[in-house]
Amino acid sequence: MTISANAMIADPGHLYFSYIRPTNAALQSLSSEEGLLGIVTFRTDFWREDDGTTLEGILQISLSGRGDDLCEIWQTTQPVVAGKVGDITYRCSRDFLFGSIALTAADVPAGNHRGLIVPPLQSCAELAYKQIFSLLDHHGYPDLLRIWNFIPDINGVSHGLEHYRQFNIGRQDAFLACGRFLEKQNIPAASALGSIDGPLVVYFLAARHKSVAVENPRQTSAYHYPREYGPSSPTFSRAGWIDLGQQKVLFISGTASIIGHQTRYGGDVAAQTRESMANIAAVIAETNRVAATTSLYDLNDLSYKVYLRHITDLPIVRAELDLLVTPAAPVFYLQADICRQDLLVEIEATAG
Ligand code: 3EB
Repeated sequence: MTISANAMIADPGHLYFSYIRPTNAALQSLSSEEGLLGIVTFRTDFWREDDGTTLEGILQISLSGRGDDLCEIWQTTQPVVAGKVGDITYRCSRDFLFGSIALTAADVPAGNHRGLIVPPLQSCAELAYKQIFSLLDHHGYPDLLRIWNFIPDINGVSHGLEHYRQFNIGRQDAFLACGRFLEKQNIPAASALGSIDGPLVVYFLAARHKSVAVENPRQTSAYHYPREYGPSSPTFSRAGWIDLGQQKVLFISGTASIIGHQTRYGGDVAAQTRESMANIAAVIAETNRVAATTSLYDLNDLSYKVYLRHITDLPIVRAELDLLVTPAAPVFYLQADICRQDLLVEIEATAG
């Protein structure tokens, strides 16, 4: 008897994430666990074994190192194998694939379009996303659940255009070229932050089974932002939700103080925090509405990652979150630049 695809869908693996202190002992024991999909650290000092070698499977993001000394862990209940294709390093189980890619100007050909130089970062974004879509299509993980983008000097300008806007052109071109833009359900939940330096780094989680994209009624869909925010709109959804049978996982994108398409409360980090949380609450309400399940989410069910432009704002932001979320909810603070100059905070959230 053959196992049908439907039988597999009836019993998908589960997905777990945690934020832990990256001690050698903790990482060593994790790396030997069967279901490890990925470890992400956010410091410039690489974790190394005592003999000086790096532990395989750890992705290093170059942030300032200010903020919580935690790393992000993704695990599944299924056996995992590791692989590498093109510039992507990945680990995958039957139902999930976690991967990352890092590209610099040296990895892309000098391009030009109608006589104009294509900024290398734009080419990096396009190449990174094209490689990701090709991997997912060929290996049978069609659903890009969640993606994190770390853009070097995100607010810097070169070739007459801000780096985040260059990135958005390349990203959208890849979605268009790979036929992933027509169906809005194909657009993943995402975060986009600035790294200090180094390559464009993108890491992602994909699944064999379909997730459901969710938008926020208080916000213009990012893929419909008008041209005042750049030649190409950002390609991400406000949230994605996947039903794994016993488990339902909700990924809320990086969320900021934006109503419609406009920034609110420029310069006021406390008000921006409250507005970001109001947006997250609205995304949760929308998820509960479209999912129409009995297991409804609320703000206290989530784990949070908070990116602060100025780490000195941490006590102010923490005080606001303490008023809105149970102290039992994990909150992980990092310093990173945000994609709009006037944004001081971006908050992402996950429930598993
Ligand atoms: C926003 O709502 C804030 O470009 O992938 C948040 C999450 C933001 C993801 C992205 C950007 C992105 O526009 C910024």
